[in-house]
Amino acid sequence: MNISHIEHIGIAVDNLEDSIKYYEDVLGLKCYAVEKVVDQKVKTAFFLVGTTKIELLESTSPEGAIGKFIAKKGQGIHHIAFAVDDATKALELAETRGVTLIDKVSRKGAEGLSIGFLHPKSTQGVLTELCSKG
Ligand code: CMX
Repeated sequence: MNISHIEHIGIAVDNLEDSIKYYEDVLGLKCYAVEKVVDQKVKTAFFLVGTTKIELLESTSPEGAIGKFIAKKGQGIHHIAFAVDDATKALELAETRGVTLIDKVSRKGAEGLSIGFLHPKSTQGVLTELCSKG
């Protein structure tokens, strides 16, 4: 599916403001964007590390994926996202290779990327996102 790099690592956090402080003041990274993704019920903050981003995710609803994850496991690494040429085609390919899809076709995610998720039960326990530009 032509993965070029790790696009981002998604990290579930209790409080975006507190976490941004840690990444900026302790690790010396710079938060370059904060964005609400309404349909995912999250507020996000982004940091660039080389060509890979760190995406901090604060839940805006206990019913959302991050709200449920934090309630069950607490804050921590939530997903890994790979950059591909075409997220919808990559999803289709993953399905033909036996993977259970969360998203049958790609949809709009943070930063205007086309994104789709593979179910962690069929990806060796790691929630996996495929994303492409446009
Ligand atoms: N990583 C690994 N496993 C996970 C997981 C994660 N992030 N989240 C849930 N699971 C596991 C659970 O532990 C559970 O396993 P067990 O049955 O062994 O207990 C199983 O998956 C089902 O979990 P659940 O809590 O019963 O189901 P949910 O209703 O929480 O759904 C999932 C889980 C992955 C299908 C859902 O979170 C989802 O659709 N995620 C995709 C969308 C998303 O994550 N959006 C937030 C980020 C948005 C963004 O990046 O902008």
